[in-house]
Amino acid sequence: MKEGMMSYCRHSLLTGWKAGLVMILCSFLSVFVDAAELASGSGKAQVLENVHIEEARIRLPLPGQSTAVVYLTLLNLSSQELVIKGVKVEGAQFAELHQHLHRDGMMQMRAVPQVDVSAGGALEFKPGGYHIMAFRMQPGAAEDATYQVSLMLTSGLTLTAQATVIR
Ligand SMILES: [Cu+2]
Repeated sequence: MKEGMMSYCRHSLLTGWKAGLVMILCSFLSVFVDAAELASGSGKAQVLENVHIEEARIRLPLPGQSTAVVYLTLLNLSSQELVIKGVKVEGAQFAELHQHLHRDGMMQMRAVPQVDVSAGGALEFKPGGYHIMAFRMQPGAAEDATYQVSLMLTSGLTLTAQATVIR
């Protein structure tokens, strides 16, 4: 659809104010089409067609605590590397990407600024590995609720999934 419009724009042989008007109209249409394509999940978002989040799950805070942890599997079957640069968890004041490390026989965890998922690769956020920490969760959440998890990519796009509650 967009291509059709662009060729229409290219093929217009109008001159003077009419050409100017067509150009303005075309750029307006182009922006409109971009927005429509994003909204309908095609166009730019097509890059993410082969990206899937599976088994998104959240362990809610223990009584008296406010930190939750989220696990999920990200399948990147696209031809481009994905770089996750941030994360949001519904009901949490803020969330971080974390990694568990074994150091001097100790299990440590630390926040990491970004996580890369290679083209054609998969990354499991799981106990003892990468995970998502959600801080200051709103109390009183229902056990049967789901929580939206958003992964922000360096490309500007966001992946979302519904995490189910685990014990
Ligand atoms: Cu952690």
